[in-house]
Amino acid sequence: MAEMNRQIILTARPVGFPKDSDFEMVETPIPEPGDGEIVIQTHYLSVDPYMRGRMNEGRSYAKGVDIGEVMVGGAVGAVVASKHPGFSEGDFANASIGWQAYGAIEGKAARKVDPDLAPISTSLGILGMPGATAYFGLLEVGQPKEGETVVVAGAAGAVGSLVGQIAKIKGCRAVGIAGTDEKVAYVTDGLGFDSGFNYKTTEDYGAALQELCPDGIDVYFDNVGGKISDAIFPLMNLNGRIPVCGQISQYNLTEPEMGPRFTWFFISKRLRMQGFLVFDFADQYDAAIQEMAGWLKEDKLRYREDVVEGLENAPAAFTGMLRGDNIGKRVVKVI
Ligand code: NAP
Ligand code: FER
Repeated sequence: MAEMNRQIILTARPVGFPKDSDFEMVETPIPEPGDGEIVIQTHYLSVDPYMRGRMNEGRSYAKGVDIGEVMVGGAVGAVVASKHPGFSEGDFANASIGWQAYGAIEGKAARKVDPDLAPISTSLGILGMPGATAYFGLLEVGQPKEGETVVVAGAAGAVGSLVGQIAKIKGCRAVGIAGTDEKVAYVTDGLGFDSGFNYKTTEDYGAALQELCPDGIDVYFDNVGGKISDAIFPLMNLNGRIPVCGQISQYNLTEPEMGPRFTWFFISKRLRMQGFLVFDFADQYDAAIQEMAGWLKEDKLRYREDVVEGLENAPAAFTGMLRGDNIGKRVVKVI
């Protein structure tokens, strides 16, 4: 029998944390490219926090995944068939083909990946969407100045690990918050953050932050929201900036969580809190990725990948990432 495609489809809308039974693996024929399309054989696929939102019903910046549809997401692999003049068989391409072994997509929606620049999996991490998120979120939205203090939670993850390192490149003090001692050691000893703490074993976040940020906080790169953000707002300096990148502490809640009402600090300290979507900067990705690739070559930036083997393990890889199992960018190796 001919080789088949394998796809992970969404079978139920998760309530709270997603479960294995919300997904199923199915076999379908390998697609053929239509005019202007390419077919990519997936080598690595990405699992990212935003996918939790795409499993819900209702409107967002993008349409949700319908029940019975292939889970969405970025992937990178080899072009195995092309009806687009920009791609030949054997090229590597990154595109949003979702959780499947082969995907057909318009060539204009794919990005060619240079395997000599860095391993192709980095196009899903440091040299891809999470890398651009850290770069633009910190530099454009956060506007860090030399000598300032930058705090980031989710510090050992795909975005946070880069935020602290870019802050260091710009001459800032970088403080990371993460969920295990190993992660805190990784960002301080391994990545050059100035300090950090484990929010799962620290009782008083405010006291820990006051000790680690003796000059207050100028930029809070908000990846997580919830109690960590609550502890940070009162410690922000005059004219502080808060790029709101993600709220992962809230993604699996079934009821909205109430927090203290801290808006007064935004008046007295003239704070600016601004949400952003990485896609807002899509026309500038190439320049950012080139600059990050340069920093990588000069060892000013380091990265770690957390590789889970097997397409069938994509749902568990995803939920494990939401729970904090990963250090660095979590990807699924398909072949
Ligand atoms: P990641 O940090 O590699 O992985 C997620 C991490 O979140 C986990 O490892 C876990 O680490 C942490 N976490 C989970 N629950 C938490 C909680 N209750 N409190 C604090 N930390 C928690 O993921 P990523 O891809 O880099 O994404 C990080 C954030 O950026 C997410 O909020 C995501 O939605 C956001 N994001 C936004 C954009 C945008 O365009 N705005 C783009 C990309 C990503 P611990 O062990 O430290 O808990
Ligand atoms: C993310 C979290 C949220 C993300 C995008 C969003 C690309 C956008 C959500 C919305 O518009 O509803 O990690 O990554």
